Amino acid sequence: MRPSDLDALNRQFAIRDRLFFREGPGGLTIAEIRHSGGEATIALHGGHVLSFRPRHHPPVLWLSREARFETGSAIRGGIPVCWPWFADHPSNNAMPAHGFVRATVWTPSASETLADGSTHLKLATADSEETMKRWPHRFRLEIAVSVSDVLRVALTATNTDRSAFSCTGALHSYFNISTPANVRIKGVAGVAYLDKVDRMRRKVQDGDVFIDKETDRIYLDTNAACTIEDRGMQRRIGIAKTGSRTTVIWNPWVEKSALMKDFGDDEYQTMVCVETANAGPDRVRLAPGESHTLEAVICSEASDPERPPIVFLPATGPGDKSA
Ligand code: TA6
Repeated sequence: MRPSDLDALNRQFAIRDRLFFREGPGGLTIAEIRHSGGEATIALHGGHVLSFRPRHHPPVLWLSREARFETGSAIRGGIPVCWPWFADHPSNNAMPAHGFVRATVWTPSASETLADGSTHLKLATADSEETMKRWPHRFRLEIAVSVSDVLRVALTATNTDRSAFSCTGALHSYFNISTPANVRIKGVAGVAYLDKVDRMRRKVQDGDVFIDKETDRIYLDTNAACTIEDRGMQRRIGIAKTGSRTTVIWNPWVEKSALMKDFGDDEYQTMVCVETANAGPDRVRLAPGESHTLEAVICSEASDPERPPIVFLPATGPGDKSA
């Protein structure tokens, strides 16, 4: 982005001491968001939350040291926006996995300090001649990011076409962990899931999730919050959600890590994805003019054995229409 464009962006959306835009890696435009309780960065590219760090806590989101910051490809880490389909295209494997909106540049649409004191930025994208070739529907997508000691990310999809469409999608969140052996993921005990590592066999989760091999599971029909308990970092990461019927848990482990160019061979040891989604049979159908909001609410707290675990009471999202 030219300096004059960056100046114009800051004149329109910057908030003194709280929000400003700068040039980031690969020349991408980045929004720096500050709050006394924490800070975050967002790339206009893909409407992509790159980092979130509550004050006095280690970074919550993971970003690969091999991540590529270039138009046309997705950034490995943070919170990629997967839409209008999750994982492979349902009928055309020439299409990019996880849809196309994470590889296009989004535009800031609003910024403000909210009543609760959090710093808030909205970015938007919509259909174009290019997208119509990939997906023949008119749409508007908006991502609303609010930063305090908690990170709220709300993705609102609106059908601006004259006929209904259905879609799947996800906030494909990557989280920092000390090492898999120190981690357990709570929140999906007893939930049915499709196991992508075992020919999509349908299974039921027995207790907490432990990561000790390649793990790629689509938990179905669940609106439950999850917690990543990390003994190594002595902390819990809470991931609550609204407007989402699916939770995906992924770690590529050794072989898959080695196959990804934008993923260090050993980096499977420092991350896990707990994704806020609507995927598989959990599709979202929108009539003309209808909207749906998918929201993730992410926080981190010291896991003091004396303190009760995180209890989430997620507020309903703006115009939330649960799937
Ligand atoms: O959410 C898990 C998953 O669908 C995995 O199967 C793996 O493909 C991962 O997403 C990453 O996909 P990407 O296209 O970002 O490399």
